Amino acid sequence: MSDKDDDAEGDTSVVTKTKPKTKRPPLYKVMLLNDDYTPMEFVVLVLEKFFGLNHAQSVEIMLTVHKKGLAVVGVFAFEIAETKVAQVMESARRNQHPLQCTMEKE
Ligand code: TYC
Repeated sequence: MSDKDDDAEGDTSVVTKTKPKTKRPPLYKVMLLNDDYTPMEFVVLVLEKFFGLNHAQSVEIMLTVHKKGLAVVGVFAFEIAETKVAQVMESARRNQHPLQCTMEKE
């Protein structure tokens, strides 16, 4: 019998798999918080204006926040989420409403 590698005797092999590295960017939930003072109509307008929701969707989310204390308005990449939060907070500040909007990694 030959000592060449034409059979499996004593052979070892290492199989390495390289993961295709197509990492998706992390997503962030943008949430609206309830308070006792911000008018419901203002919250609905904010949802329509900055999140592109229709009137019915906006009323539904506003009522969820009103009843449960908070709701996720949408899920976005970091910079988009940051911009939405800043737009809501600036609009609330300009109109002197205590409305709070935050983001959190999903
Ligand atoms: N709770 C407010 C009210 O009764 C309405 C409201 C809803 C405020 C959603 C903030 O994110 C909010 N006028």
